[in-house]
Amino acid sequence: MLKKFVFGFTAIVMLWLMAPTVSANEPHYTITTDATYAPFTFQDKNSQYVGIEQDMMKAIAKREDFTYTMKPMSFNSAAQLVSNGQADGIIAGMSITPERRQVYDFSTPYYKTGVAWIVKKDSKIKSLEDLKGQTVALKTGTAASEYGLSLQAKYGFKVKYFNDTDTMYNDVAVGNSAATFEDMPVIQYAIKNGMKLKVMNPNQPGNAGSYGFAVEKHQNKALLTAFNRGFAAIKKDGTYDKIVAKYLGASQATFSGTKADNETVFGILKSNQQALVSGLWQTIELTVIAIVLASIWGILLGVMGVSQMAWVRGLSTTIIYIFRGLPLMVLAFFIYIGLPGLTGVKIPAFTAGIVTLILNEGAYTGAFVRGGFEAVDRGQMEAARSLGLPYGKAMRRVIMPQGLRIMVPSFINQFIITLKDTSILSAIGLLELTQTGSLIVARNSQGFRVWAIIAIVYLILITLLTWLSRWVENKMTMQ
Ligand code: ASN
Repeated sequence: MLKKFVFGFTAIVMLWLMAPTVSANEPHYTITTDATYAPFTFQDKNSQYVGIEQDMMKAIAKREDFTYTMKPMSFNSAAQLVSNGQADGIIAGMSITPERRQVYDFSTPYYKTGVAWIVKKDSKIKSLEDLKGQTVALKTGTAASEYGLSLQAKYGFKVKYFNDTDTMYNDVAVGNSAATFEDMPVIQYAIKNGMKLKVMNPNQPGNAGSYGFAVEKHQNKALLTAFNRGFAAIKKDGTYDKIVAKYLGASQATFSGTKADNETVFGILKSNQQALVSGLWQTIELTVIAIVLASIWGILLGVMGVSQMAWVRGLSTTIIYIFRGLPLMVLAFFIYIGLPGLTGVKIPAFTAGIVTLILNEGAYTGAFVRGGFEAVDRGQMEAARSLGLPYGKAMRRVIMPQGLRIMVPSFINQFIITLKDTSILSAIGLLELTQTGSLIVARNSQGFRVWAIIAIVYLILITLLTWLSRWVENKMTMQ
């Protein structure tokens, strides 16, 4: 019965993971974006991706008859996905620079930018000289961070890196870092929306330039042409100006909701209900699938680890060694960004996330399963064999039931770790609970309240998971 269930479940999950997500006649593209880059791309209070770029893209796709899946993530991952062919294009407040032109083909520029240097609103810092010995926050892989770095030797500051603009701003706002570098239109929008920072060079942006939509160099010519044609049209008929006015005109403050929506826990819960529920659901899905599949894989590794054949034991030890040794985030990046660059096969983020969890959690499970089997008294195996049971049967009938019982607490522990580890997958753009939290903070700057809500939701989930596991444990030991 259990076997059938496990097989059935595995088959369904495999089919689901492999199922193609789109089927349409019009060209369909995957486009990446920086999820926390207001006013260009951000989530509104209904969890929709909005902003100048998102509205532009919608208008252009409609005119040019193509469809697309928008993948919001950190700028650094978004850019890498395009440069290695995992995604078709990127629209993410991406400055057109000579270095990037080596790797990407850019569209017509669509917005003017330049780099601002920024300190806390009431900071005593007056000039770049004052940054000597201080820490400056930068965002990984951005043109603004390159600009900041180019000043480092001259002004003698230390740097630290963040993956998203909002966390970087907050680090300065709470006084951990003394300053940061970010694009002028982005910081000006944040300040207008209440971020307690100030720009030190409002009239002299560094490295003035423009944003462009980009595709991998020499690839996706049709998409780039369609973008340029569509952009020229929306510029000409006034749509572009309307979009810019929508976000930068007088009514823009409404995008982050009212004061009441943001300043009480209840208000935050209410105005972000939809985003929180879908983030929670994604976390639950990842956890349940990963727990089942990693347990199966781990038990297999454990059984291999006590095999009579030395090479099978060796194989199990090696797999456990590799996947237990790799940090989860490195493994996720390797599977999601690294492998497709090599094989040319795109992997959906969800699948990459599940595979990462199976390999990592499965390795830990394999190690304790092997240990559990080894812990069963040797005499048990000898007794079973002397009664005439072959090795396989003795293993299944005598050793496994006893061993698995010893392992129950380790399984429960591993389930909880798996649940917590799903949060690391936010790095590859999965919209689970943690990433949902980042996006909400990016919109309302209520770090304390939002992270408290997210932490409590995790604790509730962990409590439920522990109860469920204990209940199963009781059922098992009563048998
Ligand atoms: N403005 C950044 C750059 O051009 C991109 C970003 O942070 N979204 O590097």
